[in-house]
Amino acid sequence: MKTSSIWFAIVFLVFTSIGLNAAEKGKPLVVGFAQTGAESAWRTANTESLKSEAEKRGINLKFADGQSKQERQIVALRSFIAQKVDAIVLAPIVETGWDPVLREAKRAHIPVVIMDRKIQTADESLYACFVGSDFYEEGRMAADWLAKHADGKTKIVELQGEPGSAAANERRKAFADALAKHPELKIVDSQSGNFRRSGGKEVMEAFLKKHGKEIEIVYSHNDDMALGAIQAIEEAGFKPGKDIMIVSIDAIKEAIQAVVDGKINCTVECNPLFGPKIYDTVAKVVAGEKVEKMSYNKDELFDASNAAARIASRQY
Ligand code: GYE
Repeated sequence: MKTSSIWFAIVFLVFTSIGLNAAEKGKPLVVGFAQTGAESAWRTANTESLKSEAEKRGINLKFADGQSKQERQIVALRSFIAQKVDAIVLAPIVETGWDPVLREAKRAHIPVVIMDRKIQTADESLYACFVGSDFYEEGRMAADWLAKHADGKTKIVELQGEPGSAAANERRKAFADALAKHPELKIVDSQSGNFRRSGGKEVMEAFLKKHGKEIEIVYSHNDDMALGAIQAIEEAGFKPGKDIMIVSIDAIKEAIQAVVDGKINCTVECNPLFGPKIYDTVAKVVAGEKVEKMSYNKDELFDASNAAARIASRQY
């Protein structure tokens, strides 16, 4: 081939590929997914949903486990940018501190979909959109349920999730805001168990040592910590669900079983199975289509009135 034809071929190829996204080029979409870690059963189900749905759709998923550290997630994002992925999905451990790395992604023209937990940013254009649950609404639902069913019990201890995370911040604020309308209900102590079962158990042991019989209600920001707290309560000789009421969030299958067994009184759903919704959104964003900036999943509530009927169909 003459040199001029080779040059023509090169120029033609370069020009035809500009402006085309991966799907149009017929190549699989490459998505970098920065997960928080593996702190809870919710998280495991969420990771599994994103991995299996990527496989179904032939998406090349680059998965990074943040091991509960923001620094690790930032390193993962930088590596996705260096690899020129088509899009990034970020489940941010904490709310703040993302702007510099998001600016790098923006400069590289890589769209970022924030998943599960929200971020606080000075510049909303740094991410394409958010997909997840409404944590404030979950906290409100938990408090409203409690206000109706507390049956004379009033003293609450709170097990908080990961400090600085949107899930802990909003569930805490919503619960406190709702309790303001019910002055008889009082939070006597509040501490983080980091969304972990072991954390819930340790904090509950400390609460029981400090407050003993005074504790009448546990409000836990997730089911794993509630299940850990149940162990501590039983080891201290009390009956979870009776001597001490338990209100929690996530509605993992094990917690719904605990509702059936009478050990958890109520768990508000936070559905982690949104792989399909995430990739629908990613595909639109990569194609340059307009998406909703904030998109919330619909969550429901489980207590003694519906847990038994629903447990068999529970997927996580
Ligand atoms: O409730 C908890 C997990 O961000 C909604 O993180 C998520 C929370 C979920 O570890 O179990």
